Amino acid sequence: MRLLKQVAAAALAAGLGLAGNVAQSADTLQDVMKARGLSQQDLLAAAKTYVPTGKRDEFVVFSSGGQSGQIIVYSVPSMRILKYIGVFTPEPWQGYGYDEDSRAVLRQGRIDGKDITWGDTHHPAISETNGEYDGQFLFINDKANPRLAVIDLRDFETKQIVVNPIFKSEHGGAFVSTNTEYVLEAAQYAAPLENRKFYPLEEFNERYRGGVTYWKFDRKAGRIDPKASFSLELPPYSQDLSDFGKGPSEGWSFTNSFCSERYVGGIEKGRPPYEAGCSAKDTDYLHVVNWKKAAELVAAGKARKINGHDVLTIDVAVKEGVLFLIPEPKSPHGVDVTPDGKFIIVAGKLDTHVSVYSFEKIQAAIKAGKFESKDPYGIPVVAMADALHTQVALGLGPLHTQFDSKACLAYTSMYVDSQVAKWNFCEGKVVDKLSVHYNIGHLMTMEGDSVKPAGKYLVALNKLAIDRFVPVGPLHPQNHQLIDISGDRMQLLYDMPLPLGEPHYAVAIAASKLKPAVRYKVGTNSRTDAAHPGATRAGEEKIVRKGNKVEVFATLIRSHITPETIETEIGDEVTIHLTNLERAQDETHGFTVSTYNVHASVEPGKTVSVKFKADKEGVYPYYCTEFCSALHLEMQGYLLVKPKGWKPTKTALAAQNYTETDYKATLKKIVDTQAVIDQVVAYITSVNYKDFPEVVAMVEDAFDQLGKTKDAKAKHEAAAGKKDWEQANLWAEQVWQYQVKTADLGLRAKTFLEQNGAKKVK
Ligand code: CUK
Ligand code: CUA
Repeated sequence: MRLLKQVAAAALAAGLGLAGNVAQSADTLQDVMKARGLSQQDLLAAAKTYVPTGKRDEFVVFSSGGQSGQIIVYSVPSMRILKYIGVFTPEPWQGYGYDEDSRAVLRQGRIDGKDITWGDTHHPAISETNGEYDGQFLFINDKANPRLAVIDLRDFETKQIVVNPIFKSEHGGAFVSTNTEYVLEAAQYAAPLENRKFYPLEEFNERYRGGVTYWKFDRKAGRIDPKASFSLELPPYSQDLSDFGKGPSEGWSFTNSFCSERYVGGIEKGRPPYEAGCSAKDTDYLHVVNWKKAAELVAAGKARKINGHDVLTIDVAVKEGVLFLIPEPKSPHGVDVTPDGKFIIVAGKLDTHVSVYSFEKIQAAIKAGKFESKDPYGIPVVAMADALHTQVALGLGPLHTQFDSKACLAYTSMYVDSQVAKWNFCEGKVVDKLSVHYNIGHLMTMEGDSVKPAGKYLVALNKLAIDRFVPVGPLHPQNHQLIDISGDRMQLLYDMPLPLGEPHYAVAIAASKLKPAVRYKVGTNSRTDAAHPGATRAGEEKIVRKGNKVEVFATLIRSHITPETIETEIGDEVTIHLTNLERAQDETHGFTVSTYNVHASVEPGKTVSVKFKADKEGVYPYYCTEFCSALHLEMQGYLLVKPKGWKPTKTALAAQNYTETDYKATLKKIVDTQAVIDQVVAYITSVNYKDFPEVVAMVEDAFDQLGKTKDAKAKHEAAAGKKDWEQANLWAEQVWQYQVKTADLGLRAKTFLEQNGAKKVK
């Protein structure tokens, strides 16, 4: 009865317009400012970032989760976190790594036959069309284990993991070409390219190699095609960040390096450490690659197979004129191509300058065959002076550069200075500086990697937070700081702690460009996008046994799991296919079986399987793990694991002894609830609800639920005819359950209509 009262009360409140805010705060803005010690500047920052309830943010950010191996999605300017996307690391709440279909994705990331259940995500990249973010796919790399992942932005799920076939470590990825033909991944620490091949460190110069991999992306399939991908062998120079050319530099890519000294440390042998030997020279090398031509050479059969993968060797690359080097100042980190594609900006961690290279000058030197030397591997070196447009002194520890919507304006992070420098790369002068907290790594402007940066905001991804937040032990949260870049001077707006791994890079796209799906086509395997072989329609649920293999075809809909009992014998191999039959928005069900370490998140329309060996005799409840309706707790069942050869002694369940009076009371409840439903329906149909697609979907779903009462009604009436009050009452209760769900949806629709200005019709 309590629930009915709640439903009725809610209907009444909604009808009287009491659902909104009634109480008005007596505070004035001045009172709040005084009480909380806020300045005018604070209020301005608050007003620029506050997004009132019901309103949405303008940009969506995809941030690497660093050592937590996933992606964090948040929105700007409110900095509200929207989602985590499990990528290289299991993510239990998504069932990622706990259901068979997502485990199949994680298994693609196995190396040498072993599961690797963590990753170090660094650089996300959004797919591009003509150099602009198109919002279809997202890529991210794993620095710890050389891998790359593909995420589909229709459902924000990881679809593919590819393992780099020749690198033993990587860092400079993921970056996409202007039409996402290729996704680039550059090596980091040099090693022999052959897998499982040992060469001593004494043979570093001869046997160890770096490289760049160009992963071919098949947009139609939404997957990387490893067979059509290739790599370019590079000297053991510790390749680092990279970027693709665009506009005039289309067809080229740029990869910088550190430790071109090829120093090999060995503290234990009395040698100075890597840090000393790797920063001894004044310059390292920027690798300049004509990837379009490299791809043609590979297609023409000029590559060598290493570990079954096409590799264009240094010799061939030099001979065919696709690989060049340019000295760049000491231990550089970021390399970023300007939106117009004319310049390549390199920041040297140990140099106070950023160096702006001119693509036009580089090309002129290459065309004229004007090289200052060759490196030890015979690669022609363009003189720095012949390639530089300008150098600008910014400050200490410049790392990464991003671009404004206004021409020639760039922002560079300065790690040591803990500052962002705004500067003009055409004229070579500093415009503004802003302190950030603290030790900034990457920074990111809205759509800042595209040919059309959107300006407006910049996010500083700071390594240390120190005093910004309430301390939570020796390890502080990471600090993402939002900065307003719309004016001449930068303005710091907001500090957002991220309580996960160290986020390296992030990318932001206009929210309007994302077109995520509301539901899957019923029976879809979300990890393959194909129809799931375990898909099950309503009424076709079954348990199939073949030998010791038990296959369960189950469905989920508010608020029951069908079947509700799964009987097995000890030692059975159990696979449960789960299909969510819901059509309603956001109506996800979860599924777990106690102590069997499986979990699935089943969004509307999805089919997913869990699998385990019933290796322990006993009784194991299974249930829905998402609070999906008022009767969510009742969305349950039992897995029975019986001993071998067990025979039942008792065959009937305990009776409840319901009487005719109980049955009549339930019927009365049904009539009362129907009155509530009728009221709500009367309201909805009195307004222009058809103009609201969200409401139309809710109404359809409500009638779907109501439609199910017919069958249950026939059953309770038939049972009543036979004076089986037990069955009559229980089936009547089921009718009421469907009504409650109908009323719940109806009320949600009604509230939505009231809050979104529905108008009376006629
Ligand atoms: S890296 Cu971390 S701050 Cu992986 Cu791009 Cu520079
Ligand atoms: Cu379905 Cu809770």
